[in-house]
Amino acid sequence: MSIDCINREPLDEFIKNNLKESRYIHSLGVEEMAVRLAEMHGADTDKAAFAGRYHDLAKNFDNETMDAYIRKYDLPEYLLGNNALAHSKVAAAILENEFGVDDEDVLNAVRYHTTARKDMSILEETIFVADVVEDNRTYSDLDYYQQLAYRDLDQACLEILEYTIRSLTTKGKEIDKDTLEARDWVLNKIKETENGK
Ligand code: DGI
Ligand code: FE
Ligand code: FE
Repeated sequence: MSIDCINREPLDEFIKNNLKESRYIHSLGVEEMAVRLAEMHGADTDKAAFAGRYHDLAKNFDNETMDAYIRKYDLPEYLLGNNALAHSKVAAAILENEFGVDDEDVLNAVRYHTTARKDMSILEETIFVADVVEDNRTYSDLDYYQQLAYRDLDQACLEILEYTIRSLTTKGKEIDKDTLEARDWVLNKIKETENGK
């Protein structure tokens, strides 16, 4: 079933009821940026809008609720108690099982929006980057990352991944295998594109 056929009303209710105000505004910002990037880089704009709006629908769950969903949908144990990594996997499971989304590309864009992964589709890269560069973000280099994202989606992915890896390393946090594989993959993709020029 195409995402055009999904009834968006209960989904919009869901995010209004489950997200803090600022997170709700962020979600609409990611939707807008995802459409902009999709137009520039050739992803499906309807899928980008959909994945952008709902990517963080599980972000504000308390630990108990998140863990219950992880168990309900048989997601891996390492996600228990780890909101940062769990919210994207749980959001994809909820979209699939409770709202009838069966578009694998949309589901993967939501599922991997935090860590990224190797072999990402253009839609997955679009959502991964839009999440970081949407207009409501407030960090000082926002303008640099937005211009980079408009110009070169792969390079934006690479620089965001390198920043994430550096920042998690500084904080002594474990880096997800998908994040490291995504960095190696996109670096290699950029090199191959350059060699092909
Ligand atoms: O949900 P958002 O705040 O919009 O953004 P996000 O889904 O990218 O989540 C960002 C958080 O995820 C941030 O606290 C860093 C964390 N994160 C990203 N990659 C990894 C990670 N945490 C761990 N432990 N390992 C990762 O590879
Ligand atoms: Fe997120
Ligand atoms: Fe987000």
